[in-house]
Amino acid sequence: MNNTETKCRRLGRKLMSLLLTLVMMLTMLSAIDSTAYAAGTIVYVNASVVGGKGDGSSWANAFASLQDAIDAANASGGLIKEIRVAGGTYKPSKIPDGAFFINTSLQPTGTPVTDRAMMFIMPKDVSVRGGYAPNGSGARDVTAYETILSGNIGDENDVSDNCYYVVLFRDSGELDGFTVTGGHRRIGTGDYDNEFIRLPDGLIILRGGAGIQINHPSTVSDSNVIINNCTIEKNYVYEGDGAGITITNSYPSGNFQGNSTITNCLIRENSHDEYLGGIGPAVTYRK
Ligand SMILES: [Ca+2]
Repeated sequence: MNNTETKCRRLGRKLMSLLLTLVMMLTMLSAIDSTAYAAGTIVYVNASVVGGKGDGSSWANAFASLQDAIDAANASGGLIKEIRVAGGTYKPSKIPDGAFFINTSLQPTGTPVTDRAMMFIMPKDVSVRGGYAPNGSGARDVTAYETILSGNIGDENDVSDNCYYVVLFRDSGELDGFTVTGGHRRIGTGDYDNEFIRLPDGLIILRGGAGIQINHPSTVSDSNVIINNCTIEKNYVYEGDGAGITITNSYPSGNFQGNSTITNCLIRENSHDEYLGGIGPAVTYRK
């Protein structure tokens, strides 16, 4: 092999290396660009949207899925501050990553959860607001454009196959202008058999709050959850606390360190069996 051939091969390798670097940079820039939002961005959701980009950037380009908007908010690093949702019905569609059923020994792991564990986990420091016209026209009206978060998956006429929980707050956030219904919290046989859901970071979701469970983090002293202009109805808990709303802390490890403000809400027709504690089927505040 002469010197000219060696130089050519070295040059070829350098060019290939440069090309690979360029491709990697372009890939990274593309990934960054896809999640780049301005601070304070509002994204839009409409279950009946037709056409558009489906990226939530406007009513015309609305997400069809509320979960997609929640995912975008979580990925935005706090830049998305508000999710506006048009009238319609939205059902949980995502199982919490890495969640397990566990029994009352509070074991660290257990049986992977099933579809009934799908729930809307509210994004941190984001205002989620319903009651908008599907095309964004006219004034917001939570009655005319009723926006329903429903746990009624599976058979529409059978509540026993519904989601266990509809909405979970685990940090600061706001829910405004929704009807929350159809949570049905009876897991397994319901008699202490794999009856809790544990998330990978250790949070254990309690028995109550099939409609809304506010589970304040134990390590943050200024966690604030705001619920305005909502109707919480027809949720059910077996052996537990308030079926409509349960407010608790980061069980089992934490101290109660959060504020919950519930204003102008109607909480009705929630029920539970085999009552163990709390103050009734509507709302439980557990310290
Ligand atoms: Ca059902």
